[in-house]
Amino acid sequence: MQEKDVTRLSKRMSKHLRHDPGRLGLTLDPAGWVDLDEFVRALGVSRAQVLEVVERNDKKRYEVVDGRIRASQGHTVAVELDLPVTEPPAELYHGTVGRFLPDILRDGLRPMARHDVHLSATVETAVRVGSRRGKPVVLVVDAAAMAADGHEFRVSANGVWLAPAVPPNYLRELVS
Ligand code: HQG
Repeated sequence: MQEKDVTRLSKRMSKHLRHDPGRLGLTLDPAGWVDLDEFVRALGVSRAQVLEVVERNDKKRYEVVDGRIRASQGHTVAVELDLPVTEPPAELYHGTVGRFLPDILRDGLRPMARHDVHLSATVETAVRVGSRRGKPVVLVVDAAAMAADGHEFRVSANGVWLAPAVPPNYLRELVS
């Protein structure tokens, strides 16, 4: 497949695996999995095409295990991904934009429509995440202090760190 077709199919897959499975008549199990053959049929594409997207996807957004597929993170539908609580690195990063900063610094990071706040392991990734919305601003999360204070972190199969929320006292703006 051409790159642009991989991206296009990936966007359709994300939409149904994260946000709107019902639109295609699909039901995700409690951990977000759906039978791969059923998914392929519902999308009206070939199994090989779906597997090519799983393989080539730039952020490894999908997992295929035992004939089932799910998105590794990013859901807005209710799922329990069953990821173990994991000790985070000392610092994690969150990419956002300046217009959200006053609210974030007052209320902390909130998951908004998703299940968890998404945190990046590197500044570079956080810059990319923030850039989706405009001029990126990177926040440094004092993950070591949060963990020491009993906050739980999980990491998705594709390396995205997840937390239910980040209170403002663990945040500072990265000044470059
Ligand atoms: C902001 C993409 C106001 C937050 C990315 C973000 C990521 C607040 C937006 C993944 C706030 C939510 C997730 C508060 C947070 N007040 N705004 N208290 N707390 N926000 O899309 O992190 O390509 O749900 O800064 O690469 O941008 O889809 O989260 O700007 O990994 O795989 O509210 O989605 O991955 O936006 O992105 P999102 P996100 P995929």
